[in-house]
Amino acid sequence: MQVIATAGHVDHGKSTLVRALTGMEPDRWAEERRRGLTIDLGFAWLTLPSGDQVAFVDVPGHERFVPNMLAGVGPVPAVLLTVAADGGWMPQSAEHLAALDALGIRHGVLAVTRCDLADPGPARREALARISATSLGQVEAVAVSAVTGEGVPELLDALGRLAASLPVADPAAPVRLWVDRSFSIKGSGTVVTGTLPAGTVRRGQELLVTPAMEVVRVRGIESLKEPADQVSGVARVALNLRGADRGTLSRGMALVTAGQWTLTSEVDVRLPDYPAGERPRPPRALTVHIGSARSTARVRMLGGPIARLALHDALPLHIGDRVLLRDPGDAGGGLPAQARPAQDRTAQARTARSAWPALVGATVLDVTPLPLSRRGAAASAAAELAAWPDPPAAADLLRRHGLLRAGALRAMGIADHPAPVTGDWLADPVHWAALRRRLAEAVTSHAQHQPLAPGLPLEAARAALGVPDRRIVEALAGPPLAILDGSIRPAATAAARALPEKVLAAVRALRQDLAAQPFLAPDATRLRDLGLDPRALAAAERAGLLLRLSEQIVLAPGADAQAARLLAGLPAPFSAAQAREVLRTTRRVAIPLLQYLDRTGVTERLTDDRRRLSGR
Ligand SMILES: Nc1nc2c(ncn2[C@@H]2O[C@H](COP(=O)(O)OP(=O)(O)O)[C@@H](O)[C@H]2O)c(=O)[nH]1
Ligand SMILES: [Mg+2]
Repeated sequence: MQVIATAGHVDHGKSTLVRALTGMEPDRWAEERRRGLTIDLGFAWLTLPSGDQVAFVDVPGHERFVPNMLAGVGPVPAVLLTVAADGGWMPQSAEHLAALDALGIRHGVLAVTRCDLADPGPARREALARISATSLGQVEAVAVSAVTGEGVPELLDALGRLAASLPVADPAAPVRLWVDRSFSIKGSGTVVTGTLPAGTVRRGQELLVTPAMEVVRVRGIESLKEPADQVSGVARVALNLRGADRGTLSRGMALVTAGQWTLTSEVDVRLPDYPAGERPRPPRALTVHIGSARSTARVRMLGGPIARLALHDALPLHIGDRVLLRDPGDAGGGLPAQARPAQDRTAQARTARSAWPALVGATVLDVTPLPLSRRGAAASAAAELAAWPDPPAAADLLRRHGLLRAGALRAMGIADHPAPVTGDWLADPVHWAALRRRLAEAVTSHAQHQPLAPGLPLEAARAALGVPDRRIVEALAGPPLAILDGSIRPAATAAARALPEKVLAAVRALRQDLAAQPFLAPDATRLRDLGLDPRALAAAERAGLLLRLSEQIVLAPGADAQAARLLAGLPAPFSAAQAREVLRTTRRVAIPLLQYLDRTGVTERLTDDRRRLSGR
């Protein structure tokens, strides 16, 4: 199924055309039929020769009902624009087109209606010229008369081509059904209807109703008056709901899948770009439209094309959503400047630089923006957001937020993300490195101030870093840090605490021996007497208590640096014998020590078996 909204000036034949195409009456209210005026949204549908079903959302053209028009067009991917052959381009033609452009709608057909009353040529030419300058670009145009039936078959063909050209909606996408009608049926309770743009609704499924996020269960589904077990977007759907209180559901609320949307009343958005210095100042308050919802919003320009919107009503949003900003106090009744009467235009020209457009589209960049408390925070946020790609990726959000849960990112509408650092936590690599550094500093400073404490307690570390989850601290406390008994300390200290007391005592005795003669490694007998087998030596090495040159030859840590200092005093190159002498040790130790120094890049072995310090 495809859903197509009508658009165009009042009395340009939208409802009549829908009636002619579908044989159904889109004006639902007695008052609408009596006055011959569409006030609210109407719904009708037909099956194309191709077998495709097309549902129409017929909107009112009158300027007083623009909010209703926007509620109908909001969730719909394609439009049937009308302009009357005898009426020509009119203010609401322009206003509706500006709305479609602001919403970023890219697919449509132009019907030049009432072609039995006038030559459709001029109206068609002007309409196509204006449409081509918007997100709709090039569209097909068909001249029709609902009275003579002329052009109706051609229009059906054009609608078939339009339906076939529309992108296929993802049936696995998260559900966000904007409610456009709600009523109760005796005996079966509450029913809501809406245009499902993507995703699948199933009978028995639970959904949340925004903004209260109350759980409702889908008791029954109808699409175009036919019952269904499940319906995938794009579709018109009517859902019979269990759990919804009578009368609590209304237009502008949305039914959403749990965990897949961020309910937010603060968003950062990108507005259309202007040359530097020519950006008009927004009014203090604007009306934000998305789907069938609208909310007033305070606007704060952060810099360049970036603004922060504080919404009066929380909305379920994704990054990348298009929202429409409408100036409710606009003197032209919401008209774009070029569509206003002449005397109005003169007034406009005087204030051209400060004239904010009546309708403007914005792209949501962040649905959980950070507070702007620091001096200069707004400008730097604007600079960062202005440089984001469209649509932004997980890496962009992580750079801004540092740490995010994968679930939170999904609720922002971003499914792809890098591997978590722990649990479902994702981190920006630069932020992660900084946290590691800060944790190491906190552990060191804690050890200096409280030398007798067993280490920095995890919770204290969490608070010091200002991170939201202790598991993040645990993931940060890798080498050279380690966690022992709920406290963080340098890994060496932690490993030392883990050594058996017997081994610790033996190592202490050994270090005593080495204090006087740092390069006379204890021999096998001494090691055996102290009970230090290769396993114990390895553990002591891991704890940073010993420097191990080979399996059985150990010195105190730092002996290598001390040796390098002594060797630097020898004329270069020097022999192993000279080294042994200056280090006051035996060949048994000197050779593995020199080899260790070779390995670690301190010394360099020449072809004649002599050495010199590297870099000399
Ligand atoms: N002669 C003629 N009149 C039409 C045609 N289409 C609509 N009308 C008339 O134009 C008026 C406005 O039509 P309507 O469908 O209500 O316009 P809407 O406000 O755009 O929905 C009605 O009186 C219709 O009967 C047409 O093709 N030919
Ligand atoms: Mg109408």
